[in-house]
Amino acid sequence: MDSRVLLKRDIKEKQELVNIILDRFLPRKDEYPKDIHKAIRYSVFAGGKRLRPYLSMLAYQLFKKDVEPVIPVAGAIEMIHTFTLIHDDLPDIDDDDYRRGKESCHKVFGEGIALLAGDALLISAFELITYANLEPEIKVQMIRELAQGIGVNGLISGQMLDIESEGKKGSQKTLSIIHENKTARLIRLSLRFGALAAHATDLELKIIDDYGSKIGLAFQIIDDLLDIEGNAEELGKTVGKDEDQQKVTYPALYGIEESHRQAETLIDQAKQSIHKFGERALLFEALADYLLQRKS
Ligand code: GRG
Repeated sequence: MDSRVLLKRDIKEKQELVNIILDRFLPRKDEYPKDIHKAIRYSVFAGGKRLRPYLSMLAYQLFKKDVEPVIPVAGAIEMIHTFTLIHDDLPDIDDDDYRRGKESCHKVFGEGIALLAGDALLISAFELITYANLEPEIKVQMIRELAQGIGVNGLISGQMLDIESEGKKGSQKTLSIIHENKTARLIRLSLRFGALAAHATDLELKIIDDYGSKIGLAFQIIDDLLDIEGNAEELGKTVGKDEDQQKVTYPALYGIEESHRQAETLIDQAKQSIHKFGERALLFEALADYLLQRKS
């Protein structure tokens, strides 16, 4: 079967698995106090590609047949991702009214509740990892790497620089620190956790990390390009915001054509890297191509 068809089917199956665990784990929306649970569920189930949890499950299955043990980890990563989106949309950060094709969390529930919904998702994500049927040492390692990856030396620093650089010319160095930390880091960790859960060797982890860094950076370059060339309806969020807010982006620094070229190069490099796993890497290669062509 065509690898794109296989990929589409696999993504759909794994999206369902992550939705099931999130639905089981998150409090019902009529639980007390209702509005916080409503806000959390509103944002988590607003849609979303579930790319990061998919990567965790895909990386796990590079080594193991089943997928069950890594599902709580995958769910936790999606919770963290959704938290970053809720906080990112707040007026004092990126100020966005739409997300995942719906009004942003703070537009519906107010800023206070949106802040708390994000906080709750971030904190509970760590709890969910502890329930995974994996060795305690592996879970401790994941919790440590996750805290490092999204903390002041990771995601927060990327977002901090993103805010700080608004309206400034920005250097290539700043741009690469922003993209690496704001976006590529969580994508790389998602893959890495799948591999860690499956007891991958250091060499195998290195290949996975390399693939993750490359697709992670390409993902953000495409995101920058979609903000210019994309369709708001397909994307489910506002377009043209980067230029309005004078963000430091790939197209702003390198131009549209060169940004496309760099994304293509990164995707090629990611495919070459993962190809070291031979035929087992088929879906990873198809996924890399899909990320390059994505419209949402
Ligand atoms: C981690 C403590 C801590 C704070 C977070 C707000 C913030 C600080 C960071 C924002 C990071 C951010 C929103 C980066 C953009 C990454 C990105 C391209 C998001 C879109 O991801 P998709 O397209 O979204 O996978 P869906 O909706 O499909 O899940």
